[in-house]
Amino acid sequence: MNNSEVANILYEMAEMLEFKGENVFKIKAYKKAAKNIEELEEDINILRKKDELGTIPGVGKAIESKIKEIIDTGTFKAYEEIKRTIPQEIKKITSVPGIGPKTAYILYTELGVKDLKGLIKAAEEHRIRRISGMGVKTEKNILIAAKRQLAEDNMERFPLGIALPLAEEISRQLVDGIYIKEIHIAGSIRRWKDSVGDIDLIARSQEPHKAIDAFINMNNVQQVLEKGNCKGSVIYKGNIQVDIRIVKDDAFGSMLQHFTGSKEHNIKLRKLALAKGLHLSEYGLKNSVTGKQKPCATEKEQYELLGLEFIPPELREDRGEIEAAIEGKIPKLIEVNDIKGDLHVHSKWTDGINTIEEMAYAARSLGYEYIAITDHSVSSRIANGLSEKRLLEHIEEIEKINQNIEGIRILSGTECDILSNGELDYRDELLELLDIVVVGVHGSVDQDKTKMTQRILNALENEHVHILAHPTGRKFGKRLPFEMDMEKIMDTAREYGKILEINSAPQRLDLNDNYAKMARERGIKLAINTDAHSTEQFNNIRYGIGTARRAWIRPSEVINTLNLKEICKFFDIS
Ligand code: DGT
Ligand code: CA
Ligand code: CA
Repeated sequence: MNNSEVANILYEMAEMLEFKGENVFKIKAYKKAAKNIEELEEDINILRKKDELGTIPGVGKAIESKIKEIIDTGTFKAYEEIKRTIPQEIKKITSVPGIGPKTAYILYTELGVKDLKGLIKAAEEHRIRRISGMGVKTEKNILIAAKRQLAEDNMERFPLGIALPLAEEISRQLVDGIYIKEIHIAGSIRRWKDSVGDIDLIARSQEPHKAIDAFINMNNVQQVLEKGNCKGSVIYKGNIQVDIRIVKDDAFGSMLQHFTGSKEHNIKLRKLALAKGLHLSEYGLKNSVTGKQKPCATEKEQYELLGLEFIPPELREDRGEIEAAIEGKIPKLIEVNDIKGDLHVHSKWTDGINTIEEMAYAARSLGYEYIAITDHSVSSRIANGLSEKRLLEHIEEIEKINQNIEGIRILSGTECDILSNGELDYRDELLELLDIVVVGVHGSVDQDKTKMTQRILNALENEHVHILAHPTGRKFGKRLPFEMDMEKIMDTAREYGKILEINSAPQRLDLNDNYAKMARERGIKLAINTDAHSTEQFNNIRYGIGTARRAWIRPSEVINTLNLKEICKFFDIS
């Protein structure tokens, strides 16, 4: 049990006591203990071992013994007992903001409301206003909040590749230079998380009412969930929720920082502020003694006031970034501009839609110095994989184009299937003719862990192989990652000097941030490729870069930041 798990059980206990209308002091005691445990610096298990649980503020003898019970058994007796007497359905209602346990209990006992749909129905039928102490206004607020909660519960998470373009489309629609001067995307999208719950926007405006009106009246809004004075919330086409906060110039940085999150990052930051006698909120930093509020116009300013170096959004996950920022040791992360070429690109020869030349020109216009055309191998039938004969023609064609094109070098490559037994789809003699050999698993994806791991290891041990493409094979909404022993695969990749890919295709993002970090920490080199099947898809590189930045990756750790001369030397290409 970690600190927050222990705290959660105590919070739940307090909540259940509230349902029952128990003694308020008892309830407060549980909440206070829970809060202090949540904000504790030390691991509660260590305090337990040192017999120092009593030193936690708000933990008296009674609660101390309960905490011990929780650490030992994962729960405690009084908690289990009271849990049995409360219908668990009511809890769903308390997830609605504004409905506390006491209200939920009344709604349950008086109206038989036991879930969100029942609650919405009761409000729509005006039954809530008849309960003493509730009134029309409360009923209205409950209806709004309940609808919003229901929408949230029904919402799945969205791939970043869906959410980000929508967020950009909305921002373009809304910025008019008059009422809304600027919009920033915040939340998990700004942190480049691979899947996101919703779209969070921060708009800079001196006229919040007008800005909110524009927001709820924009195109493609399916439902308005909330219209406040300086915040709003809608369901946009595609069933994605969009939250907006409107802020005036002076506190823009504070607001943006707060709603960029993550929650974990913000909690740690708030603790740090407290230690400096400051209270941190979305409105800025407040001096706890003088009560004076200091809004920050930029995030940088706010971090500086906390004694921290600026922290890039991608790092804000409480994975050591605050500690690094205190010491001024935030690394210089890789950027899109560091990329000098793409080592995984398709053409019309297999399943791409553009010719080799078109792909090369598009890459050149992005400032790339090289691309590797890595069309599919013979077994990829659906992808029109190249037979041996066609592969040889492919190599020849690339040679010819290279003689006639300036400003970019086309490397001849393959994306060679790793067959189900681990053999490669082309003979070694053919692989040897290519500049770049990318390998990947495409068929027989349901193998068990032992087989799949061995299959990939076999491929990595081949001396002609350079890069393992999309190592886990996951595709959002389509395919889970393969069963595979990633530790073993990474050990072998390092031993044989093989490169692992961060595939930037938004439906893949593979390696993901965690695995990319794992590779980085083991000193394995990475390639950030787009796997482009059309000229437009080169633009997907930003997703791969976002993922790499979340993995704390520096330019020197990525092979395709090398310039043409360096990369030819690295791969021994003449
Ligand atoms: P998502 O939408 O699930 O992909 O993740 P986020 O990180 O975008 O979360 P969201 O949309 O619920 O809230 C946006 C940011 O607002 C979040 O990253 C941090 C801040 N925030 C929201 N709720 C809390 C909270 O309870 N405490 C703190 N400290 N910050 C919060
Ligand atoms: Ca969000
Ligand atoms: Ca949100």
